[in-house]
Amino acid sequence: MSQRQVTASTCCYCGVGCGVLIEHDGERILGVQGDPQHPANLGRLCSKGSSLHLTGDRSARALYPELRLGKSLARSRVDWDSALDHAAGVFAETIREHGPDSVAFYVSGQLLTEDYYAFNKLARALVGSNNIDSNSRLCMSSAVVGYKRSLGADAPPCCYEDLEQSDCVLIAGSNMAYAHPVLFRRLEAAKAARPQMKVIVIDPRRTDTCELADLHLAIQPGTDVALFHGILHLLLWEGRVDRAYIEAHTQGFDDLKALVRDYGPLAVAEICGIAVEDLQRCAEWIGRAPSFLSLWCMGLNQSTAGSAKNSALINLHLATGQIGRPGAGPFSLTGQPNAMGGRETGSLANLLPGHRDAGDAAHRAEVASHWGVDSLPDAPGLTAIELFEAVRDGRIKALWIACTNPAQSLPDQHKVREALEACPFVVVQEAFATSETCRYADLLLPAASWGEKEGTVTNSERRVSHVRRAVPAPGEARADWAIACDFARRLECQLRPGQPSLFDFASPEALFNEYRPLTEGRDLDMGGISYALLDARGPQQWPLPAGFEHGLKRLYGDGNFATANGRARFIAEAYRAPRERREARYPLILNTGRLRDQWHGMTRTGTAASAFGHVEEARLSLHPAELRRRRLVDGQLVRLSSRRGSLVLPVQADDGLLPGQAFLPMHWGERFLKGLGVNALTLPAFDPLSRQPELKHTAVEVVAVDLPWQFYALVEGDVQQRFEALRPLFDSLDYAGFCLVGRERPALQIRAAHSGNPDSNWLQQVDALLDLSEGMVLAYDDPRRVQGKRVRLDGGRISGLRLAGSGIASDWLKALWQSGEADTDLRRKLLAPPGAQPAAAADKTLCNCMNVSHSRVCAGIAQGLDLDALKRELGCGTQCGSCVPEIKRLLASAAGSLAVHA
Ligand SMILES: Nc1nc2c(c(=O)[nH]1)N[C@H]1C(S)=C(S)[C@@H](COP(=O)(O)OP(=O)(O)OC[C@H]3O[C@@H](n4cnc5c(=O)[nH]c(N)nc54)[C@H](O)[C@@H]3O)O[C@H]1N2
Ligand SMILES: Nc1nc2c(c(=O)[nH]1)N[C@H]1C(S)=C(S)[C@@H](COP(=O)(O)OP(=O)(O)OC[C@H]3O[C@@H](n4cnc5c(=O)[nH]c(N)nc54)[C@H](O)[C@@H]3O)O[C@H]1N2
Ligand code: SF4
Ligand SMILES: [Mo]
Repeated sequence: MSQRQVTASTCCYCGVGCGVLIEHDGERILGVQGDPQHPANLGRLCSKGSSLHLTGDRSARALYPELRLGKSLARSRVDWDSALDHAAGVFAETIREHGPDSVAFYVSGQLLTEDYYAFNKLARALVGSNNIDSNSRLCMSSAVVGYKRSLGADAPPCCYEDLEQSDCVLIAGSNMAYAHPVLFRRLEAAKAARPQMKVIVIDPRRTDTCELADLHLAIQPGTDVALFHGILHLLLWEGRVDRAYIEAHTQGFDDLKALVRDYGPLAVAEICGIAVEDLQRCAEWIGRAPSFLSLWCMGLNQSTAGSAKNSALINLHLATGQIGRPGAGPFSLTGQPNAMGGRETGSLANLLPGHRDAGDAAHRAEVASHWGVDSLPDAPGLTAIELFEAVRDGRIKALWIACTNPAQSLPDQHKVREALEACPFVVVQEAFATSETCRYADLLLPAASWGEKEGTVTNSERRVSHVRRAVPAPGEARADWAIACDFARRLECQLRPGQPSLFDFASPEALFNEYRPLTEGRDLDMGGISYALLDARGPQQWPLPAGFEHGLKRLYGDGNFATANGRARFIAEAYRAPRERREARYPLILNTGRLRDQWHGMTRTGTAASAFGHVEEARLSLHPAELRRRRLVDGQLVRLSSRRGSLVLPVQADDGLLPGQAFLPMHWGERFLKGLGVNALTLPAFDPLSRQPELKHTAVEVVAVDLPWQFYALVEGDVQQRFEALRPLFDSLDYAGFCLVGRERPALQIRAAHSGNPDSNWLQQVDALLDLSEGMVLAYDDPRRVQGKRVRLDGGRISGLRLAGSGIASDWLKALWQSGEADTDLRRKLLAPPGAQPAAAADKTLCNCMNVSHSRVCAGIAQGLDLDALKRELGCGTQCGSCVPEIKRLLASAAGSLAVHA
């Protein structure tokens, strides 16, 4: 056995950018700890980071290149040389025949900076097209526009310490408790130390983040611009703006003042659906605070008014002079681990490396000369939504997708699927063979993933970390930068024969070193950052010009902005309602967002049963009044429809939502839920400037469906393989949901329902794949075999089970499986009619680290335990702390019901 080693690296999930210590033996990853030396997390990790080593099942990985030579054929394994030669051939031929803009690259904020740089150079310098865009278009592009037009450069001016130092923190459209948990822990600690710190949350939903809020404004979705203008109106009225600051450091205030005159408190309270007093209190806290910080995320960005929302919020900081000081400033939280790196390397269609613009001739000339090419293309590139539209109508004939899963994450999936199907040549560079997009790959290229590759990433506070490799990639998977450069060299042979290579990079460090000068002298100057420095002195913030010791903690402290005249700009844009309104046919607004323990399309988190402990299946949340109005009960199956598509899934009551609203987590794609996933419903409308789509506001309707034939199965062992084998069989049913359950003995769980009985062959096939056809199996089947129960016993313990028919009861059997104990009476109980079977309440894991269930926490609360006592007695909330807001919520609601009874 090789020795246990530790490699310092970073977490591959969110933009907090926590440092992790990877424990491994040189071959396999064995454990993960928070890195106490990393300034982002100082040793902390959230529930996702701390369970990284449990994810990434090898049997779900892409291991070898696979090529398909005709759309109707299956892919077969090829070697890397043939794979990349073939790709270079197709790309070269397409470019020769149809021009450089007939090909495109769709990349990702989860690539490392070096990967990003390689792809960007490949598209612009070698292919000669600006058709390179990233999933950051769905994520950060409104923030990019917000910063650039208000402050002059795409640079978040704050740092994480500001969370600890602020007197008033406004959290808008961000569920930090789930999406940026380690920053939320820092904020919780700060508020515990200084309870006078005010926290305001602006979110149509009452999320776990609201547990920290002194004030929660549950605004009508999409009305943020009206709210921010309303706050400014009150600040002006109360004389709480900083006239000296406005005079000295800004421009455009008069126009904005004229605009917000129309945003009086009554009108704004009406538009936003909030109490005037709450609006006034919010403005007062902001206006009086010695320091005011705002944090925001997708609730602002993913909107047809995303740019306006960003600028309206930044206006508040400029008007109060609350920027460039400790505890103050507009701080956009970045989603993906390297959302920032993508912006820095210019990997959105409209950007160029070093915070330059593709539309600026001087910028193009600078980059072209650095790259040693004559010129860069001037035709604008296509942004994500437009890019897939161009694929669908045949303008783009070869598409390279890397590190993103558009067949799950882009809106209007029916159109996206048509595009992927129609495209003559689709390359998918992926770590997991299970992503929805892989199915459309004509060429599948296996990529190294977390723990297996090296490079750099930049987190939300502009801090660059060295990502280090701990173990080799499985199979023949290769690092993304290496794949991009290897392909580029082959394409060069065709497009620029005989010329010296532009892609002669032997390591990610070589890419970084070539990229760095493109940042020098610009707002993001990284002249002083090198791999050696990061290794010697740890992660560093930019700007850090050559010759300096440290980067800048905060920007614009001197009131000098990155605009031509040094003044920040007020942006005066009126409130516009979201694209789709409620109407008779679609009377509900569907909001989508994150779960605590899942990551996007779940290719990685979906391999760990523990990640499903908190939320097991796709459920649509509705306000209890909406359920009553439709005569629906918790758990009932419904059809959720929008103008573009529909899904069948269970509903659940959630009084954290407003009436008229629905919420569905963004994670559920085609794999875990029958249908095309949440984005079958969403619309492709986008913001006019940022081109970011409106993913949080879709008009929908919900109606009950009658699916009398029901199915439940649970099977231990080989879960990935079984899942892949079983999943296609369920496409013929009206509803099917899949997840992993169990911690010590992971199992695949399937729930399904159908309008009629499936044919008996179907059930036979399923039983065979569930290992329930022979051996130690208790079987009770009706003669046609579409009703019945089967249970497999292993050493007296249940190891697999399947129920089918009408009115099945599964919870008690699942509980029995979970207990791992034999039941001498099992045979009799199985035969009993459903009503007579023992009841068992469905439970969930609240604390993932310590495996503490919801029911145990509730029982503790009923005994009178407070948070500290619960932590002491049950251990919950003592490790990563991700469950603490929810425990607090349960404590508060128990206290509330006591008060009512008292
Ligand atoms: N657990 C987990 N964490 C993640 C991720 C993940 O997949 N899982 N993904 C990462 C990524 S890439 C991103 S971008 C971030 C996203 O992080 P967040 O943006 O914090 O997460 P979301 O849940 O998408 O949306 C945040 C909130 O916006 C609210 N919202 C909806 N409409 C409006 C509106 O009109 N106005 C306002 N003010 N609020 C609104 C929603 O109710 C929701 O609570 O999370 C990152 N972190
Ligand atoms: N309805 C709705 N839709 C949304 C959102 C929403 O809030 N609501 N949010 C949007 C946002 S903010 C985002 S960021 C997107 C995210 O959407 P996606 O980018 O589609 O999300 P992921 O599932 O993280 O996709 C990353 C893919 O890269 C693969 N991968 C992992 N590591 C590596 C690696 O090192 N190399 C390579 N080549 N591949 C790797 C993973 O297996 C995965 O399939 O979703 C967007 N879509
Ligand atoms: S907060 Fe959690 S998911 Fe985000 S980087 Fe840190 S450990 Fe990873
Ligand atoms: Mo994102």
